Amino acid sequence: MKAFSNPVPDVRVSRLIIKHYLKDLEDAVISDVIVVGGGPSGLVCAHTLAGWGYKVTVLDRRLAPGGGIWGGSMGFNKVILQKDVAGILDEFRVPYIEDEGALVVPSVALASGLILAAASHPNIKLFNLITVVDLHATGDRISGVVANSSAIELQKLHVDPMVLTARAVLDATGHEAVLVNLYCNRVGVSVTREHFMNAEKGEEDVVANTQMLAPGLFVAGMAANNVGGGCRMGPIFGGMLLSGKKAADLIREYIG
Ligand code: 48F
Repeated sequence: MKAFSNPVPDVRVSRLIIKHYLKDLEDAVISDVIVVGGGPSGLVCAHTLAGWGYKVTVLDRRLAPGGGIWGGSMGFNKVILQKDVAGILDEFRVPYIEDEGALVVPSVALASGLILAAASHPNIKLFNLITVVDLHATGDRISGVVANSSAIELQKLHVDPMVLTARAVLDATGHEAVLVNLYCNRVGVSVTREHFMNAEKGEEDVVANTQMLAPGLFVAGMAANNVGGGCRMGPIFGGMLLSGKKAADLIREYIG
């Protein structure tokens, strides 16, 4: 007796993957919003916008999105959040326990919970292994990104990238603030200046610094702190989640 009554031949496996991947990629050529970086701030922003009906594309250069969540602190796989964000954890069905007035969450549960919610949302197309290398502009408005395969970028192969367009673009690339720096290099200003670590202050800073940097270009998470001179912070993540929520509000206000 065979285990499978409906075996899938190899050629069909290949054909189905190509068909469905290319359909998603074709859909992503025109989005309402492109979120660059699938860390905590980017995933929360994307999921919130998708819940309001916007068509969102999330791009992450790594094999596994989730950014800096996975490893907790020094590889100890727990992260800490403030009680204020319990509602957001509930929204993503991420489990937590309360101890000493704070929330303690398995880092793998937080990363995978945020990723699963985004990756399975019908209004979100989430692509890993894609690196954003430049911005697309129409007049003085940022109108998309220039992206390439991470494998091509890692090998430094001379292969042209591809343009994906949107009404708004979010830089959620973490400490590197990749899109912000690309923008600043093009217009000849310098705005990135992350400050020394102080997580308690940084958690406030990251929400305050979440902003629209230029028409159509938004910044959230550690990238926002990098812009605003906010403090570096550690394995406490409430600020990242609230920054994602604030970015979603600002983007909705901008694109209507
Ligand atoms: O760094 P990251 O987790 O961003 P975040 O949302 O959260 C910061 C915290 O994890 C942590 C912290 C906690 O208090 O301080 O640092 O600000 O995730 C950034 C994601 O962006 C991707 C990268 O792979 C990561 O998953 N990324 C970075 N550059 C690019 C990119 C790029 N050029 N193209 C596509 N993805």
